[in-house]
Amino acid sequence: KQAAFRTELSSLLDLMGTGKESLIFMKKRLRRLEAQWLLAARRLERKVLDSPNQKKQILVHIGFLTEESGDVFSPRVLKGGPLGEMVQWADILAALYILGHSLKITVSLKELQSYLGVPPGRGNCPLTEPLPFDLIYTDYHGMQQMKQHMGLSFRKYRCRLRVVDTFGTEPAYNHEEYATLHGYRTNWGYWNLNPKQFMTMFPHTPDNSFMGFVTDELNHTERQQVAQNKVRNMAVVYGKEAAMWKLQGKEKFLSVLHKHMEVHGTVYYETQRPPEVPPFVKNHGLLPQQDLQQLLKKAKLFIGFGFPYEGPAPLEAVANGCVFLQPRFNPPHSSLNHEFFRGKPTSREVPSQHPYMELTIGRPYVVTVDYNNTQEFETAIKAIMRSKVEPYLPYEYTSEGMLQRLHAYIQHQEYCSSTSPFSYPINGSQAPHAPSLLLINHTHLVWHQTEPPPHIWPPVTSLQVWLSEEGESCSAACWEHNLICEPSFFSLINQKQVLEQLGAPCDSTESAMSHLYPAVSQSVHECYLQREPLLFSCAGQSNKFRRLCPCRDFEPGQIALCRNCS
Ligand code: U2F
Repeated sequence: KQAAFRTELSSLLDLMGTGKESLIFMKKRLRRLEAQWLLAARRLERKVLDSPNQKKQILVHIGFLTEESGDVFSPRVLKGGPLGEMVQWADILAALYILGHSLKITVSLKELQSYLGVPPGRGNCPLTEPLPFDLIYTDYHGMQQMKQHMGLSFRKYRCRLRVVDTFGTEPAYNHEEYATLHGYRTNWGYWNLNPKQFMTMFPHTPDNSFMGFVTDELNHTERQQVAQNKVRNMAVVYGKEAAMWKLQGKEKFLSVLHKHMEVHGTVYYETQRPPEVPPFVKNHGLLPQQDLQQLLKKAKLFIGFGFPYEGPAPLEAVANGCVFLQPRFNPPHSSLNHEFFRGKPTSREVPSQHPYMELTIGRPYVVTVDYNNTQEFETAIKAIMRSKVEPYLPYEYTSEGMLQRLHAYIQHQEYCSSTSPFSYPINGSQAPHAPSLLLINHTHLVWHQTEPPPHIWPPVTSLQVWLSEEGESCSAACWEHNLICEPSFFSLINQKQVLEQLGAPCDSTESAMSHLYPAVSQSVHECYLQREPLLFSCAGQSNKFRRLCPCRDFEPGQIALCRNCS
């Protein structure tokens, strides 16, 4: 059945429960952004008129908000606790609803059981009826609960899961046996899902799907108002919890900041100013989202102190015409050296407070400096005060962008069918028939158009194959060519012949399980193919190997989609 885009959001609010502060926050956000969502839906509708929009039965189970997983977030909504996840869930609900799918929403284990069809009082047993949902959006907590309550049915249906996972899960951590054998075991990973089933808040690793969220969009009049009302010397500090102001050495750079600018904060407090916040800071207390947007419209600078990592607020600041100033991390922070990332299923190195802001948006909107270098810091402040910067928002964080992306995922991502290339039984690690690729310039391969392309998504016509440098990941190698690594294509290129066409010296070839394969060890002339499709990884890197990398093009401003393929 075709899904029709919806023309209102209010019935969605009725589908959500009540009571919890987190739900109240999400509903407020949905009401505030309703007009923006509806406008975006009309625009996208025109663009995708001819493409199929199959109506899906969808369950949304927000595990971290259930009492059974402790629900530590809801009581902190009004106290400066994390809101990023709630922003994202509200937006996911809006997008799924607007796209016209049939939704059930739960934040309780009891409701989850009744929707799944687990009879009351029965624990870990297979479901007696077929699962009534095509797709289930949940998180790590929710997935754990489903595993506990669905018995063997969990394995059968896990291909229908979509796991919202803020910082992402890399393939090496996802594969249970491999993670256990090679020290990639964490509190979270080892679920043996297709890594694309994990959906992140920012496009961290292309091994996962980028879900994202949305940011307030300014209309023409609002942009003019912003241009008129900017206060050149007004700075807002990023950090709604007093603990975020504890950064070592902050006195020094705060006094430099204060020398040039009026400093504002939105730090939660109960009765007294938190001691961490210096007296010269004008603290507004934690603001409702809407009021924060107003403050950002006036401010020239939004400044990060290093925590929180990778939240929505800097994007909102830049969308409202601020410059975001943030600290560079040298060495980069990661799960190996930093408490916050420890135990998270990723080896990603974070070179600044917000790598997406630094690397995808960059100057003049985002300035990243060493805060220990007072001179560099002061120079940056002065330059920002002089700069003229317009509000800026990448398309992928607009409502239309999010709808477009999710629409494409829902219609095309398929992890249950046995014919999807991902589930090739790769004994000997070959796709069923050798794909035809064409060598271009002795550097990379593209798809040969004369053969009918295999039916996979994204379309294989967007594929380009490159060899990385030694020590380089496929994510980085593709990025260097202005492309993005596309793990769905690994199974097509996992062949000795492809390595050789690119000039890899394969005196011997071996097939094994490693998140670094396919690859070549240039010095010893050995080639390696991947034996376990779950371990295909854009993120993997090692000084020993040049990796064989499937890359693809992307829509400007929409990394998740290749050109002409949504
Ligand atoms: C991130 O979580 P946070 O909630 O700390 O992320 P922020 O960037 O601070 O912003 C979340 C929202 O809070 C709103 C603001 C953002 O949309 O509009 N807000 C507000 O309503 N009033 C205020 O006074 C200040 C902000 C991240 F999202 C999580 O995934 C991480 O777990 C966390 C830790 O790294 O950081």
